[in-house]
Amino acid sequence: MSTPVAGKANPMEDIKSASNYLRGTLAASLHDGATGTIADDDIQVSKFHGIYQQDDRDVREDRRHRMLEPDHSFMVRARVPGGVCTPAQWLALDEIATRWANHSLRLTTRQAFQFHGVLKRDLKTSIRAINTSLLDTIAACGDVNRNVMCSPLPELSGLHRQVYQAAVAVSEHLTPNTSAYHEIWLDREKVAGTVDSEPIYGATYLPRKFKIAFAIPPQNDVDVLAHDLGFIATENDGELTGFNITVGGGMGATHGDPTTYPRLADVIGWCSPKQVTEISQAIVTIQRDHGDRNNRKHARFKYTLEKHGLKWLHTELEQRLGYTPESAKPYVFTGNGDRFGWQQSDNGLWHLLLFTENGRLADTPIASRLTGMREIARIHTGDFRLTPNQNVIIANVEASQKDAIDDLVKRHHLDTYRQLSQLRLHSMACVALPTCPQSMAEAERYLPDLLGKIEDLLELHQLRDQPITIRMTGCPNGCARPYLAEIGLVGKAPGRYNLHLGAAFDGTRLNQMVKENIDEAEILSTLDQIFGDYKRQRQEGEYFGDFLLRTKQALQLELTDNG
Ligand code: SRM
Ligand code: SF4
Repeated sequence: MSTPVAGKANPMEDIKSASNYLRGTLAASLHDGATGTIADDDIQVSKFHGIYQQDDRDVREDRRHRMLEPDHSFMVRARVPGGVCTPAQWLALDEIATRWANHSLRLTTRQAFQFHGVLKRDLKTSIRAINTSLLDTIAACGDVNRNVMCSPLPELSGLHRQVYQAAVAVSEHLTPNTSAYHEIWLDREKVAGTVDSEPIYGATYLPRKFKIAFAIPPQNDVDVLAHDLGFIATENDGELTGFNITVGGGMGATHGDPTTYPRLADVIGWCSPKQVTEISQAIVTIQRDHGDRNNRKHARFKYTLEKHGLKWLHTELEQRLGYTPESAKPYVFTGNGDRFGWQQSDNGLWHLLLFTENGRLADTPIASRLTGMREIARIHTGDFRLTPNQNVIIANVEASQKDAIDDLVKRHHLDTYRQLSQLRLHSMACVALPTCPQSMAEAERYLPDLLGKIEDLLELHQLRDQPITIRMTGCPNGCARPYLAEIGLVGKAPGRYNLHLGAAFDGTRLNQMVKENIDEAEILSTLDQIFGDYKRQRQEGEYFGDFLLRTKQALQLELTDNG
């Protein structure tokens, strides 16, 4: 296993090593009623339990002036492999959102749920409630394999079932083994004489987070090439035959640090459904043994692969598996967005995909969407699917229930997808302010307004019905996968963004930064000019990103640093 170099070790390695398989002093920290925070090392350890200590950045300065400590609370992330959950689970999560969090449910870009604003005293009750609903939060964050994604695609129900089973099997196989989670949150006694072990991860877990996705072509909604490890399903007559294997994708970067960058995964071969779990374990252990444990900014698998190369990876894989995966098979993707509205599957059931702007479900004066989804969950007999684009599918609806669901959808203004522009339907923003400690600019709270202004431009150029992907993040970490959008806006400072253009509509080509640190006026004037060119010069059926690449329009734009 790779070991931190003496004198260069990153402190997180020590914290993991000293945590005794993720216990740290978390139990004592939770017990301490004198403060709403937890001990510094426990902040790191608690991430593996699906929890982030945060503070409300909207009031941070004001409180500092008034000599008050920050307004602390916790973000809790519930893991939902493949994004599939039952109506009973939805109701349980809704209750946590309304009783202990900030009255909103946040659907994430990895098909999971987030709660914001949970106080320390309510953490245990919330996490127990999540577990009672048969979901959990372990490994939702931390240096382990995260929530495994899977194209929801209910309309191909037979194929989806097989791929989803593979995704769940990998998720279960790579879930940490430690009993710390059950002891701390569920008050389960450690069985006397037992010793914890992590056969896959070891005592210091992975050098960094690790992410896996399963795509079912022609949908690339999971952005499979953005993942450390990906599986692209191949099929014959609707029956799963196997998976193309992709490795070394990732989005995160740091402004001004060229040694960090988004990277698209390489396709390295093909495997049968039976081989998926052992291949996942092999790749995870290669990263465990060879990932960079000194520099966390350089510790993702994409950098391990860049350092050692694909030939090395194939040798490592063969040594661990005892065989070489077969050659990759052809596949075609058509888009990385969602397809809204009702669809029927081969088994006669119906599925309704609803737009959920930036994944936030809350009740507002305009629409009672959180209440609406709760009422739907009360009568729904199928399941829910969170999409990788922060939207939700009411899946497996009996024909007899369709009208009742439609009534609730209309009553609670959940049917906005009917009126919205294609741009908005293909938009995503990360959480950013006020909860995310890393954010440099707004995202979730700002993108809806900005989109209104961009929509005016599209109207002007008669492009409102043109699907264009647009994604915004408050910093370069890439949580809304902005580098895979035809238009990417990456936060640089309050009100200022880097503009990236030219990714492929199907998520198979990264965009490029064309303007740095620009404000809203410059974003709009730049897009205005390019939309005009696109309208006049595009070829039949040509997507916006492809047009920019063909005409090199994006690349001709001068890089300007207005900072
Ligand atoms: Fe993320 C850190 C939110 C998907 C790359 N991400 C964070 C934190 C926890 C901030 C922090 O470090 O304290 C954010 C919490 C904000 C808040 O207040 O809720 C956060 N990430 C999110 C979510 C909720 C965005 C969203 O709007 O949906 C997504 C939760 C996914 C989930 O359910 O597990 C989320 N994050 C992603 C993705 C997209 C993906 O995985 O498909 C990425 C890019 C893909 C990748 O990992 O390469 C992503 N998040 C990061 C990074 C950069 C990692 C890197 O390699 O450099 C960080 C920072 C870090 O890890 O140090 C980060
Ligand atoms: Fe926070 Fe940056 Fe992720 Fe947005 S991209 S949620 S600002 S870490």
